[in-house]
Amino acid sequence: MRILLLSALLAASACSPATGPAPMPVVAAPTMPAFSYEVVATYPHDPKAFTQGLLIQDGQLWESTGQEGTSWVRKVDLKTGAVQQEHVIDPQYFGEGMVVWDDRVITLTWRHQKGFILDKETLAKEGEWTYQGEGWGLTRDDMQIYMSDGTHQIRKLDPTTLQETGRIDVTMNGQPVAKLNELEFVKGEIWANVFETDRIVRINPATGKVTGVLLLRNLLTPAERQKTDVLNGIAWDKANDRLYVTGKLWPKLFEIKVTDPMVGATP
Ligand SMILES: [Ca+2]
Repeated sequence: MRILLLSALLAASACSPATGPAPMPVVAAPTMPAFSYEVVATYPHDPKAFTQGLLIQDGQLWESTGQEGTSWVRKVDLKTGAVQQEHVIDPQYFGEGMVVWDDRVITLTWRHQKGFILDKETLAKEGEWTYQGEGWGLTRDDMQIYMSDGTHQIRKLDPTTLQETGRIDVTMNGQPVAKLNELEFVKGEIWANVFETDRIVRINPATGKVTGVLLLRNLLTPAERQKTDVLNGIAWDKANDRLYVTGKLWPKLFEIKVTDPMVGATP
C-alpha cells in the first residue's frame, strides 16, 4: 500500500507543471591545463607569406606557403625575414606543410593528393609523392614523419618511402580535435595549430590525448590582426630550445616562451 501510494505521488509529481525538470547532477568539468606565453623576441615576417609550414633545422629557418600562385618553399633569414633561397611551386597547386629529411625536402598540396620532393641544397624538384585525402601539415621526430590532413587524425609516415604506417586519433577530454593544422614535434610531444583558432594543442603521440592547450591570443595588435589570416606555424629550434610562431600573412614572427598553466582559464 505504501509502495502504491509512493508511486501515485511520484506520478502526480512528474505530471505537475510546477515541479519542472529534475536538477542535473553537478559534474566537475574535466581539467585541461591552459598555457599562456611571453614574447621573447619579435622578427619581421613576409606579410605575403600564407604560412603552411614552419621549421628550424640545423639553425636554418624554413617556411612553406599556400594559395595558388603564392606557394613557395623558402629558406629564410630568421632575424631579417629575408628570403635566402626559394622554390616556386607551380601556380596550379595550393601548397601546404613541409618537412626536411636527410637531403630531401618533402612538401604537401592541399587537395591534389600529391606533394613534391625537393633537393635540400638546391631546392630543385626531384620528384613527387602521392597520398589519399587532403594535405595540411608535416613534422618529424628522429624516427618518422607526421602528417595532418584537416581531420582529428595524424598520419605516421615512413621517412624513406613516405608510405603511411599508422594514424593517431587526437582527442581532448575524450572528444576528437578536428582541423589539426601546422605541426611541430617539441620535446616528445606533437604540437598542432588548430585551424581558425589561436590555440596550439599539445598531443601525447603515444595516446593521441591532448595534455594541454597553449593560448596565443593578442600576439598581434587588433590593427595588425585585421590584415592577416589565422595563426599558423610553429618552429622549435631544438639545439637552442627556442620556440617560434607566426601566422598566415602575419607581418611578424615571434619567439615565445610558454608560461605556467593559468588558473581558471578555459582552453
Ligand atoms: Ca612546424
